[in-house]
Amino acid sequence: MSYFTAIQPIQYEGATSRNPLAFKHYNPTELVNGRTMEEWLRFAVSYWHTFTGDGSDPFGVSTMQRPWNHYQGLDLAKARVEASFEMFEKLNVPYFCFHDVDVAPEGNTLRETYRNLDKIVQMIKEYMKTSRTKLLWNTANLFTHPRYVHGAATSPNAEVFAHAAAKVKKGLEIGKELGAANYVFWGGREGYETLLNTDMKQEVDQLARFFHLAVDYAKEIGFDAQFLIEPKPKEPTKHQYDFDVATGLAFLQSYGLKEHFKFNIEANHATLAGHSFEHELRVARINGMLGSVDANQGDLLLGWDTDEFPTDLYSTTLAMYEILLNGGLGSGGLNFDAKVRRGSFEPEDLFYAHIAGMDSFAVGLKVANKLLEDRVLEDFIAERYRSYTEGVGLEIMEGRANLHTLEKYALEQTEIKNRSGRQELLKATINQYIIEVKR
Ligand code: XLS
Ligand code: NI
Ligand code: NI
Repeated sequence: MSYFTAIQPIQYEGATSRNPLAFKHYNPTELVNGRTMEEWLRFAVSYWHTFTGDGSDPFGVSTMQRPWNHYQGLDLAKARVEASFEMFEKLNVPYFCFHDVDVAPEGNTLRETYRNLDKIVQMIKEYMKTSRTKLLWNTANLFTHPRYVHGAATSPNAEVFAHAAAKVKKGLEIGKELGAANYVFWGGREGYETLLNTDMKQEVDQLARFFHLAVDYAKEIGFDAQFLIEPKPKEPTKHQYDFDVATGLAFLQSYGLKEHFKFNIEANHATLAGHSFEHELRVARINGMLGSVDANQGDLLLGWDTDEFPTDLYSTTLAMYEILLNGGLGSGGLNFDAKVRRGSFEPEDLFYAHIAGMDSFAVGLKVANKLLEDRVLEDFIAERYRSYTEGVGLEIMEGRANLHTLEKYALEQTEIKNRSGRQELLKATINQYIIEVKR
């Protein structure tokens, strides 16, 4: 059974190709700084947007025309698995990601949900035996069902906590069964709506307890995937506890969890938090916490998580710059947590969208690598901070200065000279590199 009969396997045809169903820049086997593009980029398809999402939004019903739409229940789940592996192969992607409810329908009881999951997970496992596509990460959906109305791990209701814990236990078992490289926690409904009914200290303590239980259980069953927290500042709730990387880091440190986690950074979540994508990547990187990426982009004119496919080359360049400086993403990858627009409802749009995202990050990789090779920013930055490598600056950095010595120094100063930050020049230089690499 084929779901995408009109689509042939997508090939790399080079920058001058006009074939919409070909890669222009993503050439998986091409070497960039000692690794193949495939190894640097580690692309993943997200199951929820691509196979489960139907185009409905708070104002309108589904629009997506999908060749599996006529199925229901477990048959629908099975058809989606078949379609997904066909797509992974045609796109030649090394990874995919899913939430438990994306792959199998929730039953009326937890036992029934487990039974549905077991069937589908076995089917996925069979497909994985002959497919090259591996599981980048899985996660438990702890936000859709009405039981999570007040949160999951941070719910005031311990019965909800227990249910969420069971879903994570199952998720960890599934991750182990399918050889997931990472396991993600996104706190969809965590965070409060009003302090008037909230015990904040209690909620944050609960959340930490929840993570410790997951860490312990993964250890118990020998599941050695990297644990990832995915920060987000709002939507659906206010997400106070995992607002951004800095907030998440402070939480992990306070509760002795830092060594067990890294961050899964989503571009659109960064911009919702009032940060740039590269800011979040940088904060994670300099703290040794850059784990994986949800590669998408937001619409800056809309204040929500629009999860568009990434096409902004400036952004993919600065993202890949951070990833290269991080020495790659380790066990992480670039997961397209991205959906085709509601108006892009035909099945082939799924291919156009992934090709656009993959090519955009391939360009970003090539440009960032060239920028690093030529030390375009490095030399400028080193020079900008040179005053800390000698004299009073070196004394400050080595801890030999105190307020007395600094005051003495300042009193003897005659004139302080600052130098230009050269922002416009640097931006123009980056543009020049993007234009050159695209050719
Ligand atoms: C929602 C999140 C979600 C996570 C996985 O905004 O991005 O999709 O990636 O639960
Ligand atoms: Ni995400
Ligand atoms: Ni998101």
